Amino acid sequence: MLAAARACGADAVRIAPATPPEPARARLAAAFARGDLAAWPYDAAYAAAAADPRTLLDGARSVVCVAVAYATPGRPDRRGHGRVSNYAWSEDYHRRMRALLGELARAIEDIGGVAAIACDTAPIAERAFAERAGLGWIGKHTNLIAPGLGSYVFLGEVVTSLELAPDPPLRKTCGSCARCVDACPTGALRGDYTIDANRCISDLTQRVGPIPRALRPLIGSWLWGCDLCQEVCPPTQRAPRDARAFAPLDAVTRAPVAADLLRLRSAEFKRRYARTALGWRGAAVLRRNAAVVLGNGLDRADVPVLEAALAADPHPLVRGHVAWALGRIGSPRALAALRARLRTETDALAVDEIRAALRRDSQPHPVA
Ligand code: B12
Ligand code: SF4
Ligand code: SF4
Repeated sequence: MLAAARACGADAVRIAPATPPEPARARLAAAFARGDLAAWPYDAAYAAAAADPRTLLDGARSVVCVAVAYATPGRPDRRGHGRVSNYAWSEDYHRRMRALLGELARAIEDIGGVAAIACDTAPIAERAFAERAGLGWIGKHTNLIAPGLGSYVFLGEVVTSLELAPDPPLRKTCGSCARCVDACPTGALRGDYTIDANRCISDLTQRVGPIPRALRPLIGSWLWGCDLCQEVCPPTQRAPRDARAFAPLDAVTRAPVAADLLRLRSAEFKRRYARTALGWRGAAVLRRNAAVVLGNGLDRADVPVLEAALAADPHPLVRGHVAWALGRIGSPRALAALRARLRTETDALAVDEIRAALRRDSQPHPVA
């Protein structure tokens, strides 16, 4: 199985038994009960399903857990450019992982097994099974860290009816290290191997509704996802960053100019991003995120593009976040644009954002 998985392109592969791991179910259920993932449709029933591979395949006996490294070199943060997470700047990993897992499933079927594949979207607790199979350990940033590969690994599984010899868990922990906890700008990581995902920039930049105002300043220049807790993680820093299959599509995908994104409409968005893991939420969510990045950039040169978006963006969600950005910048022209729009804006959410921006609720330095 190991040889077959490696031939398909896996960087590491281990086997877990398909019996539901009770501690993992309990951990998942506790996280959902605490409301750690309030933006997700997860509950105790989902925890039970995700901890039981028979949800994916009747008669499941083993889970073949696969890790694929995706780290490629980053770029220093540049003024005016938004940051995109390493996992999202390449060709969509779901396609590559599905192809790899599909090949592995066919190899299993060739020897008489039945197989179902999973990566990201299926109801299975991928980190829990990978941890149980000894593919790595779950760090305080809650990502699985694979020895020699670090945490920049995608996980995938082939659930099978074959009875395969399971591998033991690693029994490794982070010890006294807490670098990721200290590096997280929003305080999402508690330090006890759990996360309040409601505060996680990765979650905030991928959700569809408004981003809570109090958290917007903490997002900094992240346009999509966030890598800060992994960037400081010693085993991840020591791992190679040469996953050529996941190289950035181009310089614009890796670090787009935030002001350009604010003008991005659906057709151009599809042309640029349909092939990436950044394409699934649509153009308006990316424009909303660009507005937050511009608000955090505090650059008066961005006021004209924000002013145009406040007047003409078709989405109230975007206009609302643009209003916030203008309020943050707070220049006379920015405030004049807000006052002008308040006279014609009809959407309640956008009106509320404009009023808050004019009250200067989000000013970085309160004006005396
Ligand atoms: C929802 C989701 C998110 C949410 C919530 C993240 C979270 N930490 O739960 C958000 C949007 C925030 C997110 C962000 C990211 N995600 Co995500 N996400 C998922 C998804 C779809 C479900 C995860 C889930 O159920 N979470 C609920 C929590 C409670 O469960 P859990 O983290 O999976 O695992 C817990 C249990 O397993 C339990 N546990 C069980 N047994 C044991 C044993 C021990 C010893 C310990 C300590 C714990 C433990 O503790 C774990 C940690 O809390 C999975 C795919 C999947 N189906 O699993 C991808 C997945 C977890 N995401 C992934 C990635 C790459 C990311 C990002 C790095 C992307 C980015 N750069 O922005 C960030 C990382 C942020 C972070 N610090 O976690 C990868 C992780 C790969 C890895 N090496 O771990 C996955 C597995 C997708 C994939 N197939 O590769 N994600
Ligand atoms: S991804 Fe960013 S916001 Fe989320 S836990 Fe890690 S450092 Fe914090
Ligand atoms: S930074 Fe340190 S504490 Fe955080 S996951 Fe990495 S090794 Fe663990």
